[in-house]
Formats: sequence, structure tokens, C-alpha cells
Amino acid sequence: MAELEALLFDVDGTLADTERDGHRVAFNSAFDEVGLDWHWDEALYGKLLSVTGGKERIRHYLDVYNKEFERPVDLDSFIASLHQSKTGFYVGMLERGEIPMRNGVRRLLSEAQACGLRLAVVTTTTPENVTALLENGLGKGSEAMFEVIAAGDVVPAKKPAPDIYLWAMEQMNLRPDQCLALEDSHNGLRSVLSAKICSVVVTVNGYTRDEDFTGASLVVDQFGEKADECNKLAGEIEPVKIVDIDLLQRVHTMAWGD
Ligand code: XBP
Ligand code: MG
Repeated sequence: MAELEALLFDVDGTLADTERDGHRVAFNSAFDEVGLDWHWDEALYGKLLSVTGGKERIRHYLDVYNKEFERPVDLDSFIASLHQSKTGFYVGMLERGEIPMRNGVRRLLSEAQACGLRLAVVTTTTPENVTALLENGLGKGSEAMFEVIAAGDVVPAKKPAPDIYLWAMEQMNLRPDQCLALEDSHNGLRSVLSAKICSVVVTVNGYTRDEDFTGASLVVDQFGEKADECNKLAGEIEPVKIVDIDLLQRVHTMAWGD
């Protein structure tokens, strides 16, 4: 088994709880702005999350939930421009500090840096969103702690396809057995496992809590802090109090069967 060299972090749901009160709200603002009477409530948005990628999600909404909508001739451009406006609203929310990082994220990242682990972001969201989240949530220049930001349309097939993880590993010249991935969703987990990365920690949120996490090495409710420990939801490893580097090393060793 190879030593753990790199941590690959998903963004939405993992670094920050962005979907319900962030992306969803931004989509609705973009719809309002151009006079569309579409409204994605919390329950509908939970269903729409089965499709990753904002542009893909809008198209899926039209295909399944709004078939009556009279589509413009150039649907691709229409969706792209709606999505661009949504990104503007979302980045605005981040700049106003409306979406905090999840508990334990800042601590875990500094511990990883201190012990020389290489870091990457692996996400389906738009690159601008990643920059704004990191700069506003962790501080100016924090993006530089990540060797690679694998995001958005850099690969055409988004999660649950393995492509974005394969792309990140290729950029970093890493093999799957040198990496541990941190994800929050079933689609994210499928992407990791299809990329043949066996060590994966899932931290759930309100939307993903009841999803199927078969194949995850460990499932927790948060990364946690010393004064606010996490709860283990699934996985063989014991004990689990806080997601720190020691725990991730143990997860990696166990996942690769040594
Ligand atoms: C989550 C997603 C994204 C966001 C919206 O990405 O599927 O589509 O919901 O962002 P991940 P965009 O969990 O991989 O970070 O509108 O920019 O796509
Ligand atoms: Mg996610």
C-alpha cells in the first residue's frame, strides 16, 4: 500500500453547506431577474440535486418539472446566460459572508498543510465560486494552499462520472492509492469510487444525510472540533471523535487493506 500523499476536497456540501441557502437562492434570484416565474423551493431543490452542475440542473428541471415552458430556439445560450447570472448572485452572497465554511474545515486544512500533505479541490461547481468561497471563507490568498483546483467544465462529464477525479490526479501525477477524498454526497462518492480511490470520508448534510454511502470508508456528520466532536454514522474504524490527520491516516491504511 502506498503512503497517503494528498487530500482531495469536494466543495459544495463538504467545505461549506452551500446548496439550500446558497446555490438554491442564487438560482431563484437569477430566475426573478429575467422575469421567469420559476421557483425552486427546498424540497424541489433536493430532488434537482440528483443532477450535478448548475447548467445541467436547469436543463433537467425543464425536462422533468417544467415541460410546458416554451423553450427559446437557442436553449444552450439561454441556459448559459441564466447560469452566469446565477453565479453572480452566488458570488455576491459569498462576498457578503453569508455562507460560512463547515465546522472543522479550517483546522483540518491547516493540519494537512503542517504535515506536508498535498491538497486539491475536486468539484463540479464553477471555478469562480471556488475562488470566492475560499477567499471569503478562509481568507485572502487561501486558494494557493491547493495545488490543483479541478472545477466546472474542465471535464464534460461531471460527477458521478470519475472524470474530474481522474483529471485532478493526472495534474498532480498521483495514483488513486496515494489519495484520500472527502465528499458529502452519493454522486460525489460514486465519482471517487469510479476513479478507483478507495479511501473516502463522507461528511453528510441536510440534503445528503439519507443517501446511500455504500463503499465509503467512513461517514460522519461533520469534521468536528475538539469542543464539538463529530458523530460516526457508518464505517468500521474506531474510535472516531474528530476528523484529523491521524484519523485520515488510519482510514487510508484500513481502506487499502494493510
Ligand atoms: C455541487 C454541484 C454544483 C452546485 C452548483 O458540486 O453539483 O452544481 O450545486 O454550482 P460539488 P454550479 O459537490 O461537486 O462541489 O451552478 O456552479 O454548477
Ligand atoms: Mg458535494
